[in-house]
Amino acid sequence: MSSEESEFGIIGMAVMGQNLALNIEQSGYRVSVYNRTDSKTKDFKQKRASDRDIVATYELEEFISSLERPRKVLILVKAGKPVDMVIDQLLPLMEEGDIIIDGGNSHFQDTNRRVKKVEGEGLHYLGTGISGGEYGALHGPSIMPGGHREAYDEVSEILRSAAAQTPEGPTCKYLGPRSAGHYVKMVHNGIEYAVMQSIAEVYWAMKNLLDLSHEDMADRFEAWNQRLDAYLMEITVEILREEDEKTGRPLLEVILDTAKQKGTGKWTSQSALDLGVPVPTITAAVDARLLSARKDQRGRLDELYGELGNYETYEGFEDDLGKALYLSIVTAYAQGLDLLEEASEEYNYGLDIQDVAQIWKDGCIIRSDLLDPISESYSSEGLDTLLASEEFQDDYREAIPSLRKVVSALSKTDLICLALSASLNYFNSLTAERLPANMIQAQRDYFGAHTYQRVDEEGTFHTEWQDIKNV
Ligand code: NBP
Repeated sequence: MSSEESEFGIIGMAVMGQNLALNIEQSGYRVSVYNRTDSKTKDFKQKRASDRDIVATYELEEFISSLERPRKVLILVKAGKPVDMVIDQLLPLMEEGDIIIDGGNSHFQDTNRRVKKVEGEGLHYLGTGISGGEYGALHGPSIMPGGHREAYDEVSEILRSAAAQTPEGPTCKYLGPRSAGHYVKMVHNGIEYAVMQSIAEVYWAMKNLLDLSHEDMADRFEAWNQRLDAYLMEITVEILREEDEKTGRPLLEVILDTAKQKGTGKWTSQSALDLGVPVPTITAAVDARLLSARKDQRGRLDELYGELGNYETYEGFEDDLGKALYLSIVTAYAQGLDLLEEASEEYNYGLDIQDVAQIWKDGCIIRSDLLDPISESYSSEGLDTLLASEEFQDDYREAIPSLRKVVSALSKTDLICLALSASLNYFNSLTAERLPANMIQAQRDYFGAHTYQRVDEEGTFHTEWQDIKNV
């Protein structure tokens, strides 16, 4: 290679691209950068990258010819059409053996399509989930690569040196072929949705049912986080302690109660439904955001129905809230990992859940000390759900009564507990040897002759229900 050539290229100089460029350069690599809008590249080079070994380029041809071969190009543009547009522009300029890495939040099916297209041109494509937001991108994100194995080997040193570093190694490992990396990132985000919603519901219960200041609530979350050491709990503590400069009130009090979404939580639920995997806590979190967006309607209906229920708690409620939250969070991971196992089977990803746990251990939004016992659980042969693991059985036994009491107390009020009750019902369903699905079978057979199975005899059966009733 010429000493002038860069070892890595990044397209997209928004927050993620800029921070990853700085991070990768910091790890000792020369990086070329390009952005559709020139001014962003210029600004970046003049300010944040002024004393860095980062080459700013303003034409794609210039960008491509600045890279050593095989060229390694990381795309970090808005997910969706822009990724296709960039690929279309790159293909005529790149050569056999070159590697395109999509580091955005692409839908896994888009990644499958792009793998085919790019590999068809003799190039390699790595669908790579990156988590950790702008801070992670700069200081060490969690990186979830999937695609061509040899292509990954070409870039692994660079990606692993940019990832967060843990005592067990970097938070970047090859996950599997095609869209394996983007699938794992999607499920990461689904779990993220469920954990966030569980925290939000517990905050709301504390705020409305206990006479606690924001500082007191922050202290409670901080204490509960001793056990979890979770990023989302840490930021919750900081959010609760933040004061609004304008009003002097807690900042949270002046933030509008409607949550937006980019779609990765919804994709997780959609894919779970397609694969027949129940992920009710994740789906409840998506529903909660959809309901929150109906601000006007909520206001009108609030006037119509006013305050419902009584706002009484009981002794030990606060302690139960902490345990209920813990269990709902564990259950969110249980559902996400169950989905990953099923998807791995269906799509032949060959996922190793212990590798996934290592990648999520640091640098990402769902990082938590929980990933250690989760990894330990999946070292057991044949584990099919975290609920069955030795590491979590005692937790479930200890905290399920608390989750029941919390959901029951909240159900007597008009406060929401979508995620908490979904976690409870998931547990109740999965641990019930008998469910009322016998009624569903009978109904299906009644109106559609779909047949049913019996508890006392093998085979399928049908009853002429209408004759029985002489209708
Ligand atoms: P954005 O998702 O905000 O996208 C902005 C970038 O996309 C700009 O560089 C923009 O160029 C470029 N772009 C667009 Br828009 N349309 C383009 C097109 N047709 N051709 C070429 N470039 C185009 O950036 P981000 O927040 O840095 O995120 C990048 C990716 O990483 C996304 O997939 C995102 O979902 C994912 N991600 C983001 C975060 C986060 O915390 N932000 C975390 C994890 C993953 P321009 O300057 O010319 O408009």
